[in-house]
Amino acid sequence: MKNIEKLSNSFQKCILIQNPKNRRYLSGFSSSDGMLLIADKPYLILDFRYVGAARIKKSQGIIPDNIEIIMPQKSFIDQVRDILESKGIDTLFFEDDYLSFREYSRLKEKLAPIQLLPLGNAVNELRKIKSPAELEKIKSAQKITDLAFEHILNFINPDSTETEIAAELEHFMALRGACPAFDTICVSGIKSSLPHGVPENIRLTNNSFLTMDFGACVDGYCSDMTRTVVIGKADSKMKEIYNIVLKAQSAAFSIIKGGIDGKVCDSAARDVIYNAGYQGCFGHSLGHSLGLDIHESPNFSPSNPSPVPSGCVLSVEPGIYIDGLYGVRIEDIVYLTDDGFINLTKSTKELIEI
Ligand SMILES: [Mn+2]
Repeated sequence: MKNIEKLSNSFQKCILIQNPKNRRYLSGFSSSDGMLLIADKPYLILDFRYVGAARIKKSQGIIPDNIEIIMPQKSFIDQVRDILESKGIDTLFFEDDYLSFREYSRLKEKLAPIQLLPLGNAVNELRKIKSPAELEKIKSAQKITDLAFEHILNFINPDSTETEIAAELEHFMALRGACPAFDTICVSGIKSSLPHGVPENIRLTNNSFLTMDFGACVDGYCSDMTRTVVIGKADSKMKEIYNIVLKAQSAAFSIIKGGIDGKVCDSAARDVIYNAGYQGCFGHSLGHSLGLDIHESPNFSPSNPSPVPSGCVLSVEPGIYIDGLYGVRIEDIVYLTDDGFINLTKSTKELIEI
C-alpha cells in the first residue's frame, strides 16, 4: 500500500502536509517548498521550479497516480483555501510539530473561518515502521558508511587534522553519490570526551582516542555510525573503557527484538557502564530511530517506557566520556524483527591502533 493511502486509512480527515520529509514520504516527491493537501483527494501544490519535475515523477509512477499536481496562480495558501472552499471542507489538520507560530498564525488568518486542528503523530507513527524499500535505502547508505570507515583507516596518520579526516570521509561518500547525513564528528584526545564535539583544524593527539561519528544519506535515507580508534598506543585504562562500552552494546544486543520497551533496552547497556564504576559518564540515550531524518522516534532511552515495534531502525550507541581526559562511543544501527534484529553495520569493532 502507498504511504499516502496508509495515512488516509488511519487518519480519515483533511490534512495539510508542509514538512518536506513528510511530503516526500507521502508523495514520493522531494522539494524544498510546496504543500501536500489531502482533501477529497491528495493535491501536491508546487511552484514553477518543481512542477515539471513532479509531472515526470508522476509519469514514472514514483508519485502515486491519484495525486493531482497543481501550480497555484496565487500563493500556496490561497490554493489550499480555494480547494477547501470548493469542497465545502471546514476543518483542516496541520503539522503542529513543524509549523512555526508565525506560519501557523498566517495559515489561520488566511484560511478563516476554516478551523485548524493539530495533526499530532499520525505521520510519525507511519514513518516509524520501515518498508522493505526504505530498509534497502538505509542499507545502501550504511554500506557506503562502512566503506568510508575502511578507507579512512588507511588515510589517517599521526599528522592528520580533525578537519582533514572529516573532509576525507565526506569526500569519499560524495564520490559514491551520497551526501553527509549530518555534520561529521571527528574529535581527538580530550575532545573525544565531548559527545557532539566539532572537528577543528588541529592535529590528532598521540596515545589517545579518536572518535568518528558520521553517516551517508542515499536517496533521502540516512545511516549513522560511530567508531573510536586509538592514535598511537592504548594504555590499560583505555582498553578497559573501550571494552566496557563494547560490553554495554552487547548487553543491549542480547535482548533487542521487536516489542522491547525503549527504557529496558537502554538500561541493559547503561547498567553495564554504571556497574563498572562509570556513573555520570554516559549522559545520553542509548539510541534513536533514523530514516528520512537522522533523529526520529521511537528511542532507546530512559524516558521511553513504550514498546519499540518490529520494523523500526535504531542506533545502539553506548559511550563513556571522562571529562578532561577522553571518551569512547561505539554505534551500530539495527533493524528490529519479531525474534531479534539485523545489524546493518558491518565495520569492525576491534580496538584499532594507528
Ligand atoms: Mn546516532
